Amino acid sequence: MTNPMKDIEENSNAIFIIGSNTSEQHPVFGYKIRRAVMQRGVKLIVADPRRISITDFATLHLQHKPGTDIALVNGIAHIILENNWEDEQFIAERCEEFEDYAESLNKYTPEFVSKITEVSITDLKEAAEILAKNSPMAVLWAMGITQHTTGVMNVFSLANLQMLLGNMGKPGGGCNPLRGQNNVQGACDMGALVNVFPGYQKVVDEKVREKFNSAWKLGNSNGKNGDSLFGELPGKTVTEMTSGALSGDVRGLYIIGENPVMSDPDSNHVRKAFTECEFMVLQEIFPSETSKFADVLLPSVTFAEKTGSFTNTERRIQPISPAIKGKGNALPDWKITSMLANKIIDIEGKNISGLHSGWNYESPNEIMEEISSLAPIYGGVNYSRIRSDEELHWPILSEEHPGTPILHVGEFSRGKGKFHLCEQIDAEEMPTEDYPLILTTGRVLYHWHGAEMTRRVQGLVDIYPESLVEINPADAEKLGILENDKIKVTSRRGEMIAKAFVTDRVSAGVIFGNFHYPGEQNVNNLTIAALDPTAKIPEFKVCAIKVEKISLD
Ligand SMILES: Nc1nc2c(c(=O)[nH]1)N[C@H]1C(S)=C(S)[C@@H](COP(=O)(O)OP(=O)(O)OC[C@H]3O[C@@H](n4cnc5c(=O)[nH]c(N)nc54)[C@H](O)[C@@H]3O)O[C@H]1N2
Ligand SMILES: Nc1nc2c(c(=O)[nH]1)N[C@H]1C(S)=C(S)[C@@H](COP(=O)(O)OP(=O)(O)OC[C@H]3O[C@@H](n4cnc5c(=O)[nH]c(N)nc54)[C@H](O)[C@@H]3O)O[C@H]1N2
Ligand SMILES: [Mo]
Repeated sequence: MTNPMKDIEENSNAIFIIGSNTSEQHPVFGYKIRRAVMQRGVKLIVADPRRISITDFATLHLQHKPGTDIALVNGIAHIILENNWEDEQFIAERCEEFEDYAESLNKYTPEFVSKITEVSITDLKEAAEILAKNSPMAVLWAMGITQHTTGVMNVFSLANLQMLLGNMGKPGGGCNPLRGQNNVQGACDMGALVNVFPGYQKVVDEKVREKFNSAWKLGNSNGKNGDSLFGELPGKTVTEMTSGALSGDVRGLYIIGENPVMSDPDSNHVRKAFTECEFMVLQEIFPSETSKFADVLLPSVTFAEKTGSFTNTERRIQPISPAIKGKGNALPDWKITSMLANKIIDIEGKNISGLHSGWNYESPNEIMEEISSLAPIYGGVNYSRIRSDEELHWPILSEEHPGTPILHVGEFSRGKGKFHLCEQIDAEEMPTEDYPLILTTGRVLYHWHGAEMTRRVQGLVDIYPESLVEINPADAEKLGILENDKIKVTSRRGEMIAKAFVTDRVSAGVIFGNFHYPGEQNVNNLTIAALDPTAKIPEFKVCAIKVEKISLD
């Protein structure tokens, strides 16, 4: 997020939520937003193909078709320009390539956009007026925007909108992707991505590699001659590794805290790939669905049993301390990984990795010292600051630097803010006669992804004991389906059998399923492993399916 949650709660005059089920998936922030609406009269617009609970607090709900976000956002921008509601001064002083962008919007007339999105022209006009006239306006999004083959372009279209309205680098504005897990932001910051080292320093940059080579005592491994310890740069993303295991490009997998048999798209393909894979090590807190494919299981302690820090969605670094003691042989993840690395360095006395020294960290404190010495955005971070009352949002450049709650103040990180041209294109798989409905997928409040944790909590299982598939009453009637009937949902890749939840939360033609229950109840039997070309995120939010009632006789 460019802006902290508290800032948005206190300073925004309008909030645009697009593709985020905020009150179920980010309940704390969802609560802050509801409070801003109720107490300060903030105007809320929600764009979501489903009537989710936060829409009850919205001035306007735009219920567009899944996969039509670029058309929707461009259409709103078109109306803003037509009425001269744009922030001319901001565009002139801080942005570039505006003219091409403005021209690219010509065709996104309300009529054209209404046809693609199924949102009425009146609603489009009202949305544009509310977003433009209630400045500062904050945009919030989550997986409804990113999990598409056009995920990156979807995000660019929203960045364009915020530059058009001059909402960047100021309180109450910004582009605010709500990160999913407690520490997914921290994991990215630490370089758990293919293309960057800690602090987003690019792996293809030779100077950066030299810096890490020397800090990690890797010797001469500049990555050019095929003999690099870093291997081919950049490496494979998570989503490419699964296909790699099937094709033989990837022979071994070391999986830490992921359950891809439940959470990757196209489960049949995943299971096949993992059966083919020669060797798999899984580091987990529970024997998960994926553990059935693992050769070795390494037991980790849970969040409640460890010391360290999490960096949350607003780039804020916060400490964690053990509340309870770990059981049995389980160890913190960093310790297991260090021990494994040391074993690799010293297999039968032979240093097969070429590393010069072992991974001999004593504590998370010592690891943070290394991070702050190598990653400038964490330059001023240390445990005494993390444990103090300071609110630490990175970049924190030195021990004297107070941190950066709001990004891009005065100037963008790249200098001028660049308008990108974004065109509406179809999802990889669109409905056909054989597969006439659109499937979109996600989560419910009561479970967490593959639900290895939440399915072990009796109270949650009592409330949400099995997978439910949302289907609109009109579709249900056509197919002779009643509430709680067992239905079979089929895509070109597999099938799912679960109970029907007949509801106008989804519009006609759209089905919503989740991936919280294993086997035949998992929606990932159906999803498509088509990826965004840049981010390599799968298109979890659109594929084509058919639905049948399962007869009892
Ligand atoms: N209880 C609970 N909370 C969680 C999680 C959990 O599993 N359980 N997971 C965490 C994680 S890692 C993440 S990433 C977040 C995810 O948080 P969210 O992204 O908010 O959750 P999702 O259910 O994936 O989908 C978000 C919304 O996108 C909408 N949507 C579907 N298709 C489209 C589309 O084409 N366009 C638009 N604009 N919207 C669309 C859906 O209707 C849904 O309301 O939640 C986090 N919080
Ligand atoms: N159809 C569909 N599929 C999706 C999505 C969607 O919207 N639709 N969303 C995608 C998204 S955004 C995400 S983030 C992924 C999530 O996918 P996963 O990351 O695979 O899901 P989790 O269930 O969170 O799996 C984490 C595993 O880590 C274990 N674990 C928990 N704490 C620890 C720990 O401290 N150490 C270790 N070693 N293990 C631990 C848990 O037991 C669990 O089995 O799912 C993706 N899959
Ligand atoms: Mo996520």
